[in-house]
Amino acid sequence: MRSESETGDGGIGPELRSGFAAVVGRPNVGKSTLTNALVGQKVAITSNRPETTRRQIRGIIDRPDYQVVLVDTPGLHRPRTLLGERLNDLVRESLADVDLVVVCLPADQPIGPGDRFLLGSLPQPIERVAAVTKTDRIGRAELAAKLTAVDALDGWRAVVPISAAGGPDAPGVSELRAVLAAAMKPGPRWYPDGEATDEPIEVRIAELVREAALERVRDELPHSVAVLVDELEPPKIHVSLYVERDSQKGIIIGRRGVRLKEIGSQARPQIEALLGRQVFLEIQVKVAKEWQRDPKALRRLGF
Ligand SMILES: Nc1nc2c(ncn2[C@@H]2O[C@H](COP(=O)(O)OP(=O)(O)OP(=O)(O)O)[C@@H](O)[C@H]2O)c(=O)[nH]1
Ligand SMILES: [Mg+2]
Repeated sequence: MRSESETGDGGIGPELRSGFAAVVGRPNVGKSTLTNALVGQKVAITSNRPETTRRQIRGIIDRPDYQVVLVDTPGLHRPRTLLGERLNDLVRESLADVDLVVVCLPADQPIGPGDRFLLGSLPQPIERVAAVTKTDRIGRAELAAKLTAVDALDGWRAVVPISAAGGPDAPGVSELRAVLAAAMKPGPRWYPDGEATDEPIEVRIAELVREAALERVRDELPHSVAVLVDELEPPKIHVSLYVERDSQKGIIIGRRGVRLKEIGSQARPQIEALLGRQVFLEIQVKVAKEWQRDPKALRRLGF
C-alpha cells in the first residue's frame, strides 16, 4: 500500500520531511475533530458521545515540503466490554508504529487519572506534543493556568492550545501543523499527492451513516450501533445498521420510520459529495445480539 515517490527533485527542490503521528487521548476530547482540521477534510466522524472512533484512521497532511500521516485513535478508557478492550488494543498498536504522539487534553476538564495512565503507557522514548483542545470553552485566565499545568505534566516538544471545532483555519490548528512539520525527519512521501486518507470507501460510507445515527440516540444506544455496507453499486447503496437488542430497533427506526429517514437524509448528501454522484441509500436495521461482547459478531463487524 505504501508507495515511495521521488524526494528532493533531483537535488534541486527542498528535501521532503515525513512521518507518522498518533493522535491520542481519553474518549470525547476532540481527537477526530482535530485530525479533520489538521487534514482540512472530514476523514473521521465525530460526535458528542464517547467512543465514537472505533478504528485507526489515517489522515494525511500533504504539502510540497512535508507529509505528516496522522493516526486518529479510539479514546483510551476503562473497558467494560470486549469491544472496549479491542479499542484500547488498537490505541496501543497505533503507538508502536509512530514517530510522534499528539496527546489531546481538553481545556475544560481537569487533568485526571485517565490522562496520567495514558502518559504512562506511551512508549519511551517518543516525542510528545500536547494539544490543549476546546479552548473556546474557557476564559483567558483559566486557559493560562491550564497551559501551565499541562506544561508541568511531561517533557513536551510543544504545548499548543487549540479550538479545532472551527475547522482548518481555527485558532491553533496551523500552529500545530507547523510543530508537526518541524518534527518530521527526511523521508519518503508515504501517500500519493492529494490523498486525504486511505480508508476504504465502504468504510467511510458506513461511518457517515453511523455518525448520523449517533446524533439521534441517547444513553447507551450509541455504543450498540454498528454499520456495514452490504452493496455498493452506485447509484444503489445498501447499508445494514446493527443494534444489539430488539427493543433498540424501534428506537432507531422511530415513529413511522421518521428517525431512520432523518439518518438517511443527513448521511446521503455527504456520501454523494464523497462519490461525486447521486445515490439511492437504503438502510436496513438489524439486530446482532450483544455484539459488543461476542467475539464472532465482532469479527463479522470488522473488529
Ligand atoms: N467547543 C468545542 N467543541 C469541540 C472542539 N473539538 C471537539 N469538540 C466537540 O467535542 C465532541 C467530541 O469530539 P470528537 O472529535 O468526536 O472527540 P474524540 O476524542 O475523537 O472522541 P472519541 O472518538 O469518542 O474518543 C464533539 O461534540 C465535538 O464537536 C472544540 O475545539 N471546541
Ligand atoms: Mg474520535
